[in-house]
Amino acid sequence: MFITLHGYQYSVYTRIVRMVLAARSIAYRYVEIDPFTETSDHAQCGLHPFGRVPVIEEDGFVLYETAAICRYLDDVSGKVTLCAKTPRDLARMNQIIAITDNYGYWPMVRQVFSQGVFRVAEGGTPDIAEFEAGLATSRQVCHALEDIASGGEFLIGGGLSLADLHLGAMIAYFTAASEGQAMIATFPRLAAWWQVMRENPLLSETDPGLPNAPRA
Ligand SMILES: N[C@@H](CCC(=O)N[C@@H](CS)C(=O)NCC(=O)O)C(=O)O
Repeated sequence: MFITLHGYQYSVYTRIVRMVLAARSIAYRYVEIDPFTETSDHAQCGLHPFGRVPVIEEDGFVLYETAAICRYLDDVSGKVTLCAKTPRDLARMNQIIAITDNYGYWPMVRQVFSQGVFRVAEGGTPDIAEFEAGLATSRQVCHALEDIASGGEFLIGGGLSLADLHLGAMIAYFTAASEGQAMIATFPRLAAWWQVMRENPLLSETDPGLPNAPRA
């Protein structure tokens, strides 16, 4: 199997796929594409009808949507290791990934991180209203996750799963804002999980850093 990953260096979703590729020791070729400036080209070249990243390609098989990509990579790289084992744990794993995608990504990453950290690093002015709105919604998301997190070092009992990697990449960005870090600390189960997860080498090895502000 030889995989090509089309991604964007600062994309949280690309980072999730990179974490799974590293966790499963899968060699791959990486193609950088910035979906925020090249959306039409990206969509036109037929890889992603919605002009987003990541996308993987393997011998003509093209796959987009991060959760589907991660499940596929875990499935094709030998014995499945990153999926929960029992039907209930598997359901929880999928639930956490879906909560992360549908309710967490926008406020935590696109509002709190993008406005409060990324834009500042680029030398831009954050939109405070967006940032504050993101924080308020993120609290709701944390409440929901706190209710279902295991309270141990992994979100689902039984070991590291795709849920840890999916949410972990988002929380890494969210906690890059001091307000995000302070919020996570107020949720005991999430805080206990994050204290362990943030030290996971899969996170540090895929950390894209921040852009440098242009010199005045
Ligand atoms: N549901 C998609 C979301 C992918 C996504 O939103 N990727 C972002 C980068 S992290 C993107 O390409 N955004 C471009 C845009 O919003 O135009 C997935 O799971 O892969």
